[in-house]
Amino acid sequence: MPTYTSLQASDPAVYAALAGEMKRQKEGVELICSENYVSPAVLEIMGSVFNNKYSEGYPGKRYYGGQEFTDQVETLAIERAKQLFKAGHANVQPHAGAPANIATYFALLEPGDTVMGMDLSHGGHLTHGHPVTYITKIFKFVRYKMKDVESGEIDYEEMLEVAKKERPKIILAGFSAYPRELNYAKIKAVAKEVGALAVADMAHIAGLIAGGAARNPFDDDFDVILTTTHKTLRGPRGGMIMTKDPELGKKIDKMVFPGYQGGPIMQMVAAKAVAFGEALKPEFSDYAHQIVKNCKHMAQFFMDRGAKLVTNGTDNHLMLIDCVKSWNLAGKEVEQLFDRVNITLNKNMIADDPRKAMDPSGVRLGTAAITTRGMKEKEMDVLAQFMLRAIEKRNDEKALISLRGEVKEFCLQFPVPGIA
Ligand code: DSN
Repeated sequence: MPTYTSLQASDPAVYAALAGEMKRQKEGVELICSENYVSPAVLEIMGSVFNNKYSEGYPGKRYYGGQEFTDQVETLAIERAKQLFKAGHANVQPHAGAPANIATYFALLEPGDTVMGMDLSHGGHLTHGHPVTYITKIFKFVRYKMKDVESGEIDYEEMLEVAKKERPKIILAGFSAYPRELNYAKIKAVAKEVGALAVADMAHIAGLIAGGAARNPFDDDFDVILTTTHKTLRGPRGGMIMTKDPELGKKIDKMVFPGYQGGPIMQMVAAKAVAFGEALKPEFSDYAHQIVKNCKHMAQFFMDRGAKLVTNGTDNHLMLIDCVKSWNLAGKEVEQLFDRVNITLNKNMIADDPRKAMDPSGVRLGTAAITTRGMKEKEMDVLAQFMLRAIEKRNDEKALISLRGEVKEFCLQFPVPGIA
């Protein structure tokens, strides 16, 4: 476990911020569904001297010398990624999820081409065509939505109709706030009918797929899968793009470097290798299944006590609670209230939200991080009870201070990996 003694001696101001963050992570409940805690081994390699090396190019084909060991770690990351996701080709250099999305668009499209993605108001992601992103000046984005927000069923008939009219070159399956499993076979069928590539952005659920707790889009013949590596997959912050098609693989590699990015961040590539090695172990499959069990359990606990969840439940690691309907509170009020008792989640739009993005009706929460701490169904009940108590006692300052103490004591029983 890192001790940070050199940092403490040389830069007390930065060390103080780090110490504060370690304390916050130990004493609080992390429910932001895109966050997780990496292992001590992943933390160690991220802080290693691989940081010092420039490695433009790919293993065996670099622009600079001295690549014996960078080639070794990048090859390990690639081979482990291929094994984990049944991919024929993996590029492990994207610096994060948004760059992986952009590199994929640039590799597979021409300016002016159309991409069809999930509507942002129904759970899609900013990088899938939100007007605030620059990428929308280069490509046209069209949408698909849920047919029924009570079940979460996607409107696949409308998807086909719009696809026939708009002729997208990519149909994108992926989300950051959708609690159900997509039907990849149906999406692939639509893509095939209109001659589009089927691309999955599985950033949120990569760990579930790796652990066999969610379906792998490659099993339904998807052309490309891209992902972040730091959410349910529990690796370093970073991105990755995979395909089964060697020709697409060549296009993707050329676009990631030199087309779009510069040199890889080699300590993160090495950390991806370590995280993928961990995800290949049988215990990671137990972890992935437990994330989903915990999430379903907590969702049911809330619903049994009158809470309204978008799609009335979950199939994955996340849930969206309509706070207005559940508790007559805005999402922002719930986020701020929970911050006061050491419980972290984020305000979030719900489907067809009548309110604005910065002041939405809902909150989004997930179970990836708390499952890493070893929490199971029993602990989900305790956490959900803490949250309901915070809501009930929201105007009672003394009760909230006492609850914060209880949350802290509870959290200290479940160590955070990498923090002493
Ligand atoms: N920040 C990530 C999420 O929470 O979904 C991806 O943008």
